[in-house]
Amino acid sequence: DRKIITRALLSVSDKSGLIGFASALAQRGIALISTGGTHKALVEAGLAAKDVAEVTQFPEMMDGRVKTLHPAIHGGILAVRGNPEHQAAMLAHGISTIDLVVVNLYPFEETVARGGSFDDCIENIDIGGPAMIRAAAKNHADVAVIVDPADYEALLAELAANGGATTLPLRRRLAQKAYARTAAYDAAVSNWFAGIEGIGTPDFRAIGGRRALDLRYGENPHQQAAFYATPEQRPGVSTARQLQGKQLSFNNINDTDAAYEAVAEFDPQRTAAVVIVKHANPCGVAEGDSLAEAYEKALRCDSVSAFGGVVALNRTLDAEAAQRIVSIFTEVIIAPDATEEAIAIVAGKKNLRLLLAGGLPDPRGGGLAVRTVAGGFLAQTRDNAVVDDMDLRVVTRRVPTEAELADLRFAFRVAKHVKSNAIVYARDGATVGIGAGQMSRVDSSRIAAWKAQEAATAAGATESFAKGSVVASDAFFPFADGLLAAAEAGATAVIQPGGSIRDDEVIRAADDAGLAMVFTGHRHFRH
Ligand code: 93A
Repeated sequence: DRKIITRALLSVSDKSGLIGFASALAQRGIALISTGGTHKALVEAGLAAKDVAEVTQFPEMMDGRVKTLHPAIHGGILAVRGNPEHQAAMLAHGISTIDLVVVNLYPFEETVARGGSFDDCIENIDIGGPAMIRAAAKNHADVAVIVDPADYEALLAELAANGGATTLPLRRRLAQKAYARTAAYDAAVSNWFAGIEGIGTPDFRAIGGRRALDLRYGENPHQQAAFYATPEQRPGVSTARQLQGKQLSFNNINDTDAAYEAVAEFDPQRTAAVVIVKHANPCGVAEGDSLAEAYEKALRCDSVSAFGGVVALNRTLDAEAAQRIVSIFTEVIIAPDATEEAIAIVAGKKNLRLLLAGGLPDPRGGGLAVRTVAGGFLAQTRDNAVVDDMDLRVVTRRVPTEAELADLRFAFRVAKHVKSNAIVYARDGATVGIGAGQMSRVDSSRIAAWKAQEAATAAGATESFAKGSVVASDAFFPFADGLLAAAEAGATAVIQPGGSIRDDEVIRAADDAGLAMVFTGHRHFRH
C-alpha cells in the first residue's frame, strides 16, 4: 500500500507554508504542476514548476473559472494505476498520472464573513478545486490529497519515513478530511444562499461541521467529545485565541459560549458589562462605567456561585478588572481583547484560561442553533431578538420611571440568557437575584427572591436586594401568583412578553400592587 509520489499538482488560495512544502517536494525529485497564482509564487521562489495550461494545452480562461477542469488533469488523478484499460486511455490521450493533489479552496467563507458583495461571493465559489479534491480522495488507493496547510508536515514526515512513499492509512485519513472539507464548503454556500432575502427557510440539512478540536471528555468523564466547527465565523470561544491556561473542556466551552453571547448583548460603546456564568446560566450580570465596577456589581449578585465560574467582558480587559477577577478562583476569562498589563496579571494564575475573541458577536446576527433528540436533531434560527428593537407597551396605570425602564431593559436582556423558567431581579444595572431552570415560574420567582435576600445578607445589608428592584420574566405570567411573589419581594416594576389569556387578571393584580408593567411581545424561552 505504499505509493511513491512522482508528480504533484498544487493549486492553493491560502499560500501559507507553500514554498517550504513545495521545495521539500522538489528536493525529492517530485515534478510540480500548478495553477496561475500558485505557479507564479513557486517560480518566484526559484522552483521549477509546470503551468497547468502547459499540461492541458488550454489557457486558463473565463477569469480563471476554467483552469483545471480538463481530462489531462482529472484523468491523471482518477486513473486506476493497475488497470490496463485506464493505462491504455492515458497512453492514447497523452495523460500522465498525478499522485499528490494539494488544493485549498477559494476563500468563500471568509468572503461572506467580511461582508463581500453578492458577485464577490459568487466568484469565490470554487468549482475546480472541489472537483480535484473529490477526485483525489476517491482515488486515495493511489493518490494523496491535502486540503489544509496544517497537513504539509505530516506528509513530508511520511515521505521521509517511507523512502518517498505514502501509506494507505495516511491517504485514507487525508481522504476523509478532504470530503469533510468539501461537504462543509458546500454547506457554507447553501447557508449563504439561505440567508439571502426571499430565498425562504434555510435548508437545515446543510449545517456542515468540521471536527476541529478533540476534547478530553464530554460533559462527564465517561463521555467522548469533540468540538465541531461550522462555516459560521461568529466571534467567540471557538474563534478566540487562548493566551494561557489549561486546555478547554467540554463544559468550559459550553459555559464560555453562554457567557460571551450574553455579554455581547451590551453595546460596548454605551457601557462596560460583565457576565459571570456557572453551568451555562448567568449567576451575576452587571453594567458600569468600568469593567472593574461592572465585575464587582456582578459578583455581588451571587459570589458563592461565581466561584469557579466563567467571566465574560464586553470590552478590552484592563489591569483593574483583571486584578479583581483573579482574586477569586475563576475557570475562564473571555474578552474581545486585553491590555499588556492585564495579560501580565492573569499570567500569575497559571491554570486560568484567557481567551481573546478579537470582537463581539452580533446579538442580532443570524445563524443556527442545533440540538439532538433521539433519532435526529432540531434546528432553529438563533434567538436574535433584542429588547432595544421591541415595542414596549406599558399596560398598567403606573408608567415606569426612567430609572425603572433602564433596569427593565437590562433585566429582560439578561432573562434571554437564563434557562427557562427565567426570573431576573435587577437594580441599578445589575442583577440582584436570578431564578433559572425551574419547571414552575412561581418557583423561579421564589428562588430569585431568595437569592436576592441571600446576596443582601452576605453583603451585610438589612434589606433584601430585591427591595426597589425590577423583575423580568422570559415568558408571560400565566397567573397573578408569580407576579405577586415578585411584588412581595420588593420589586416595583415588571417586564414580560404578555400574551396569557389571563393577562387582564395579571394586569389588575399589578395595578392593585402599585406596580408598573411593560409587555415586550417577545418571548425568550431557552432550554
Ligand atoms: O474557478 S475555479 O473553480 N476553476 C478551476 O478550474 C480551478 N482550478 C483550481 N477554481 C479553480 N481552482 C482554485 O484556484 C483552487 O481550488 C485554488 O483555490 C485556486 C488557486 O489559484 P491560483 O493558483 O491561481 O492562486
